Amino acid sequence: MTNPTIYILGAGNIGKYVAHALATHVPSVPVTLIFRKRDSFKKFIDSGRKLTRWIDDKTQDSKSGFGAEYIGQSYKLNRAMPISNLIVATKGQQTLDPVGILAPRLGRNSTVLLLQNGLGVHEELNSQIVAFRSPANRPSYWAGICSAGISGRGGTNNPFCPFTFQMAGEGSLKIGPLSENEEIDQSHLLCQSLVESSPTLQTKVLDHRRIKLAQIRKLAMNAVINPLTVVHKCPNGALRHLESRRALPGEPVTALAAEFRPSYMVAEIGPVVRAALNLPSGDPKLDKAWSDEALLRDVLRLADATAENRSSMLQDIEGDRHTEIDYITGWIIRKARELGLKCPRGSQKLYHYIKFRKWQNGEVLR
Ligand code: KPL
Repeated sequence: MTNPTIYILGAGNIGKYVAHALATHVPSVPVTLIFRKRDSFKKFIDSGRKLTRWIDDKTQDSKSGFGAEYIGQSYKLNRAMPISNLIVATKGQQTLDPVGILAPRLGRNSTVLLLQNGLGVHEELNSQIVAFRSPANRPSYWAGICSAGISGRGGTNNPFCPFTFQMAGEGSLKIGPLSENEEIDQSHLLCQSLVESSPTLQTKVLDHRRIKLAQIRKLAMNAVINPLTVVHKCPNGALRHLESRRALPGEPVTALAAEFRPSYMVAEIGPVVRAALNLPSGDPKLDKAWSDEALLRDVLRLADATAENRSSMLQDIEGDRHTEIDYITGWIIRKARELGLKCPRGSQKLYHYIKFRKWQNGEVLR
């Protein structure tokens, strides 16, 4: 039986943004938010199951009528419906447990859209969730890359209202299947609903090869920007300064700034992503598009476009939460090892620093 509801796991900024866009453009499609924390679930119910987008300082656009489910302790699986369409808008490191809880409701006829930074999550789901070890029982996975900037925002009387957001920058949503063999069916409920929400989401449906390229490109950007902003404790925009002056704005030149700067990271990461892509040789256009120069240009452009932002990894460190390091820098290090390439030493040092909050020589992260 096909369930016509679109479920969204994770009510962070991306989850709220996509749910609000679906409610705006395809109001006939039911959307249910899935919560892992009882507190957030209760708050959402108590505040009228409503999501609010601030258009400008005076104008808000509220949408209500969302379903809500809680999957923490005392979750009753036997009363739950099978899930045909699931958007996962949690971070990579927060995906396995909740998807494991939902696994009995997911099967080969379900589509799971992983809308998150980094790579390696669907492989982890397939190896760690027993029911998904057999390809015959797995859902079909899609990847989503959202380049819009979204930030949280308080309500009129409540500065900490968690169900409001505002746009910090326009950007598209690229979606596409992770399996090579999957034909794109534009009339599939999830795909069609996201396409119909294009006036907000700027949805682009890509085939397997193109979504893979887009994912790896975004991963390369995040593998440079995110750990560097952590090590230098700076907003994204400071990276251009670091590149050209080998110092942060207003700071002296240091050995740390000279070593950990964008071009140094790109020189390590570039060979790994090119080898992982296995690009056909002798295509000058592709060689140019994936050269270190092109990657560095894109990194600095993205850092400029999100100049005021503190990267998600820096925010996680500042909030003392787990980071996405295993799915970003960890993926680069694993790939280099798998492909027999030279170890990306700078990335490895940053991986250790961010994962364990200290340098390999024992010096701790302050
Ligand atoms: O994806 C991001 C992140 O912080 O994770 C960027 C684009 C770098 C914006 O900060």
